[in-house]
Amino acid sequence: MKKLISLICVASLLLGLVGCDKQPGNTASNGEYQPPRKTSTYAIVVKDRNNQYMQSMISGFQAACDELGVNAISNGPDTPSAAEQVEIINDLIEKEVSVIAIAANDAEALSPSLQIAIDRGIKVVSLDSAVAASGRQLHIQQARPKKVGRVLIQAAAEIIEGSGKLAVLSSTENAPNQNDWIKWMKAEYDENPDKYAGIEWTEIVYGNDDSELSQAKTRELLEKYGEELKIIIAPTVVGMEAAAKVITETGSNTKLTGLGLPSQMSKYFTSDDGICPWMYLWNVIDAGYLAAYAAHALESGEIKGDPTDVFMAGRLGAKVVDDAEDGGYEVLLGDPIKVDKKNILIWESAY
Ligand code: RAM
Repeated sequence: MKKLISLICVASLLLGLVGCDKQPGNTASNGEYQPPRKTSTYAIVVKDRNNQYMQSMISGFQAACDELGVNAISNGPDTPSAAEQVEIINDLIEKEVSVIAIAANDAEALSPSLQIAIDRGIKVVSLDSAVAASGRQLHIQQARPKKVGRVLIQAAAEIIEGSGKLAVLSSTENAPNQNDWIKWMKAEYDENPDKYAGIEWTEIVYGNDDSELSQAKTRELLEKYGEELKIIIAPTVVGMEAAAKVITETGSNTKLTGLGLPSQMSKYFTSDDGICPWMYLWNVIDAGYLAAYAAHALESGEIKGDPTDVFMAGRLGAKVVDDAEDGGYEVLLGDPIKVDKKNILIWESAY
């Protein structure tokens, strides 16, 4: 069968037909491949531009756009503000971009503007942090929120051997992704009272993905609960780095886990009994890369964005559209990756 498909491809190429080469482009009359003209502009809008995580996501998005032969532009506020994201969306609608890929600072607040974008024919996908189902065509889900939330509190319990106080250092109060993960952490905690009997869930504090504020919030937690605070879970890379810094500076015995960037966290993974024995993340670059391919599949008509639709996502291979927890549709990147002392050196040079 494979042989037959290859033969058809070769024959088609010889006849100057398109469609069998993996790269989008054209075959000129002399048979030579010509890259497509860059007529489409794909925009990625991040939560905030000062976050290294967002910059890595942009780089993956741009790499995919280069492969697809489309223009890539990126934007985002200086701080994680939904109101500023709305202004950016409105500007992109004016500019008549082909695609908006957005990491939402608020699920609902962005929806009306994004609906206008969709009505004007712009393909809209969210990534990293989902916009409400009504304001997008697809969400690029880095890992199932249920898995992320459960695995974080399971890790915390294991690290502190089932006993002591726990606190959560999050990003902003309205962040769709962090709130989703915290919801599942809490569900895991509440559904398993025996397992977590020795652990007291104290409170959630918000550092707004601002390093200074996140450090201040960590200091407050350490002062308030003292040595009884056995662990902080930070489901944000900014929070992770800030908490690690403060715990190290103060010499506290409080442990840390969460979602951290290997490049920022590797210096805290120097010994087995270090402040952060292990944490989780996913391939941030791939999240951006997948968003561009998913949007391209929508734009080219390869998919409509319905469940079970399948498209080719470049080096990531075939990806399938699935139902999302929020009632919309999504494309899953993979599972949360456990990052520990052994493998952090592999990841730290990438992101
Ligand atoms: C922060 C951002 C982002 C989140 C990561 C883990 O940098 O809030 O949305 O996915 O952490």
